[in-house]
Amino acid sequence: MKFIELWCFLAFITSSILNEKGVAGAGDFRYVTGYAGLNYTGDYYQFTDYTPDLSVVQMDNTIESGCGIGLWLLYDAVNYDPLADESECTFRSIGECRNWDFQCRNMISSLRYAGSPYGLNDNYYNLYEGTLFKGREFRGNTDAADLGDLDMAVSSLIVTGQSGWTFYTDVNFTGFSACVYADEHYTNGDIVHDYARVQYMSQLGLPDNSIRSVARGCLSERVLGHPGGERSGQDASD
Ligand SMILES: *[C@@H]1O[C@H](CO)[C@@H](O)[C@H](O)[C@H]1NC(C)=O
Ligand SMILES: *[C@@H]1O[C@H](CO)[C@@H](O)[C@H](O)[C@H]1NC(C)=O
Ligand SMILES: [Ca+2]
Ligand SMILES: [Ca+2]
Repeated sequence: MKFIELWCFLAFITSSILNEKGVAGAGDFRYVTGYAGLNYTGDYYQFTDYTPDLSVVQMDNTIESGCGIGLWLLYDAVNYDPLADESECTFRSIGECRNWDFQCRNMISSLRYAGSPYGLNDNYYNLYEGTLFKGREFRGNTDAADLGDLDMAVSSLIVTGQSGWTFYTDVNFTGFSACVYADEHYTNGDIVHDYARVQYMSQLGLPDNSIRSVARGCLSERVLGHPGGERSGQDASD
């Protein structure tokens, strides 16, 4: 029964991609399919959303390879490794399949994507409680005069899309600040993906746990990356 449901789901996904062929955005459907074996073999599951506990879909500590689109963050513990350590596992792809890094095989227990829940390359920011994108999160696509539960707790962040974002050390867009543009740029056919990954606040020149507000645009003299960076193609066979 499980496999019948899965096949129906995959057939639905496939047909909805085919039906929308040629419609802008159809090709950038975000997903990651995780496989229990190397080389995309064995049991598999297609993830399209945040998944805080992979045991729910019988894929805990099991995945060894994957295919997909998007920037997916992979964690050893459930609930996105709230007790951060120094390891980082990510799956970055715009249509390729790959064996997962050796140290990330047979251990992933939760996963989520970075970026907008809507378009793959929409302007967006994700702020994380832990270094290396772990733990609780504050995310959005508009100015935030305060960060709610993540006030003075941010230790890493990701920005997606072409807009710069300015991060401030005080509420209401005051204090010290730094602006971030995407500095990683990928294309594959019509699919475009721009983002920056700030694993530690020291990369921004701001103290850990200091960010208190966020504004769209580059409104600081301290700038990481620059607008309109060159995009490199990504070979689908790599
Ligand atoms: C995966 O594919 C590579 C290249 O085709 C092959 O050398 C390797 O033996 C395969 N590994 C497994 C576990 O199937
Ligand atoms: C932020 O600015 C708004 C509007 O000017 C003001 O009402 C609010 O009290 C300010 N918040 C803080 C924490 O200063
Ligand atoms: Ca695990
Ligand atoms: Ca923190």
